[in-house]
Amino acid sequence: MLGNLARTMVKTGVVKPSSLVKPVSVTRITGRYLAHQEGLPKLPVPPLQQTCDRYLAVLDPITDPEELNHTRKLVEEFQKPGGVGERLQKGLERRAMKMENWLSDWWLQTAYLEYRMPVVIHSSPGVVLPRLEFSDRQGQMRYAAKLIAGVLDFKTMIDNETLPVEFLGGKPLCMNQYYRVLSSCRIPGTKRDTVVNYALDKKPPAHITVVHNFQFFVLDVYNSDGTPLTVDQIYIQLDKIWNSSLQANEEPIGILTSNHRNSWGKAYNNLIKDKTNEESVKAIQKSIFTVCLDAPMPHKSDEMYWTRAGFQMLHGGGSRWNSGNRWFDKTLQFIIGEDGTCGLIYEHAPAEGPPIIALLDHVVEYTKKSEMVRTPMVPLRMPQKLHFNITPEIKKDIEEAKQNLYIMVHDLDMKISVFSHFGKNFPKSQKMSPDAFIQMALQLAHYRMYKRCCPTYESASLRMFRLGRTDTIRSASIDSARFVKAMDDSTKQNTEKVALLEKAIKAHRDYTDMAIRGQAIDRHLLGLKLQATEDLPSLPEVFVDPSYAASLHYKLSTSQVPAKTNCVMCFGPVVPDGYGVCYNPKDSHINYAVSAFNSCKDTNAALMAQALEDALLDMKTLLEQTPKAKL
Ligand code: COA
Ligand code: HC5
Repeated sequence: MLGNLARTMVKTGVVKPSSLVKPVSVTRITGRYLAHQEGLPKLPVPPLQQTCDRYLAVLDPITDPEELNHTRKLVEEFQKPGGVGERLQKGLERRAMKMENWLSDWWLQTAYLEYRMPVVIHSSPGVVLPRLEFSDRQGQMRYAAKLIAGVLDFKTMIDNETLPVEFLGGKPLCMNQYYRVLSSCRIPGTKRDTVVNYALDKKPPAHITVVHNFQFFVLDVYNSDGTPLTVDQIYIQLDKIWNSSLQANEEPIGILTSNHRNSWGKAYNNLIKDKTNEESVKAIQKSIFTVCLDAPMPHKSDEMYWTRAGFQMLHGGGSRWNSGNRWFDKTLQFIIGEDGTCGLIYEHAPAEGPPIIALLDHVVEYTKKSEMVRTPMVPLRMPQKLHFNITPEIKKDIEEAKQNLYIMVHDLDMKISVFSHFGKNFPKSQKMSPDAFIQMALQLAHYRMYKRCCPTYESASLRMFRLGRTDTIRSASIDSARFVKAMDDSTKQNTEKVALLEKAIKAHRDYTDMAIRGQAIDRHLLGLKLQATEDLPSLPEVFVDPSYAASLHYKLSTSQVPAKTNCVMCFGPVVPDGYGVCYNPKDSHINYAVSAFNSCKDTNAALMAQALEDALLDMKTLLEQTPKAKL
């Protein structure tokens, strides 16, 4: 249908290391960036009837026939000429004319800032890097120093607007998210949160925050002439921080940020009543990013490294371990353990995974190259420790947050696997989209475990459009259902199974192409619903229909984030009885994380991870054992 465009790809431009000695410039969003942004198309509002038809098709494999019949009637009523659907559609179209992007602000509010669950596990993704080769304090600080210099090197490209534009399916992408990840932070509220970004200030921040033993420090990372500190200089500053925070004997104030957002919002208002506290919090919020120098975690076998490190990235292990070494509201936190564990966690509101991963890819390359060169030493100021006055009330809030976190930490079930039998190369050799192949394996794994299909979410990038974020690829389709049902059916011939697999893969790839072109159904339906809350006294029946709610109960919440670096990304499930699955397909292996909740007796991350491995292998065997039908 889309010819060559079906071979869609994310091309992350080659990120050249820029000079270390470039002066820090005020991040002015000027010519080059603006010209690029203005050249991008606006997010379209899909045709109403197209969305209604596709909605019914999406419901087919996940809804029982009686309910589907009822929904069909509601949808007919909704979209009839002169009906409520048309009215809302016109409202949306007007909004789209007026705004740069009709969806992005609504999405930021509903998906993030009005979502009240803790950001920990429920929203913030983690990224794990392969274990580093150190296991002591010197190694930890040397790596941290290189990493910080690497991020500053990337920042120079943002500041100078020399970041290469990325492409998807041959089309240039919106680069706005790159300007949102540094010098930004989420701020809790009692009903909804906000995000602040200081990157565009007249005098943008020139410091990062470093946390060690639950104590926060401001580290200025630019010299007075505007040049970034060298790796050597940063190392010396980190050493000073380490030496002045030898024991974790202070209140783990950062734990507050792991709490339910309303509770944290309330505690926050109380915390910043005190001037010192307010200034300390502000320093964290304004900092370019945060570096967490973690204590070693209990040692498990090397085989368990990925999974254990995944927990450390997602939640830090609870108040006994490293969770107090975080400010979870901070957009970007790099985590470097004394035992060689390394990765990051990021607060999701300002940006999607790919820009974070592009930054990480750059940093990892940088750390491989950069050596500690002795630079003439100008004595640098002692990094400033951030102080907090802990009143009994704040202490109580910390205790409450600790307890809630304890429950969350124990509830997270996760398994990170490296599937080493094949990677993208195999599906490509079969002329199949690797992403669709993995998604169909997930459908098969789920079907084998539960004997039914479930609503499945896969993130699709909308960054072809100005200020675009994501839409949903519905991986459970009529065609995927036919394939998974046939796969283990001994009455079916292999040739038929292959044909069904091919059809399911093609359907997935077609849905992906439709989604990245702004023609998927989920954000459109959300838009129509939000338009209704603005324009109508009550919601149209299609939106209070149980099928609608059921279709959004994503038992499989998945995402592909390709990285050049051999890393694994992870996030929590979005429903109490579901799975979160994130995968990074490499040429000859696939890294993936499966998460679930222990409190749900029906889910098991290790079993799902195993089922996925089996499904991938069985699909390969099927294709290899079945002679291709001659056309
Ligand atoms: N035959 C041979 N090769 C094929 C093929 C086929 N039929 N179909 C695809 N390929 C190739 C592609 O050319 C591409 O090649 P590359 O490795 O050289 O780049 C590769 O296989 C991967 O393509 P595919 O597996 O189809 O996936 P994709 O890269 O197009 O990605 C999405 C699909 C949905 C992940 C992508 O469109 C997207 O939206 N990414 C962003 C997701 C996101 O934002 N996630 C994070 C949210 S926070
Ligand atoms: C570092 C990788 C992070 C991936 C995070 C991700 O995929 O987030 C999804 C964002 C979106 O809008 O689709 C949400 N999800 C985790 C629930 C899939």
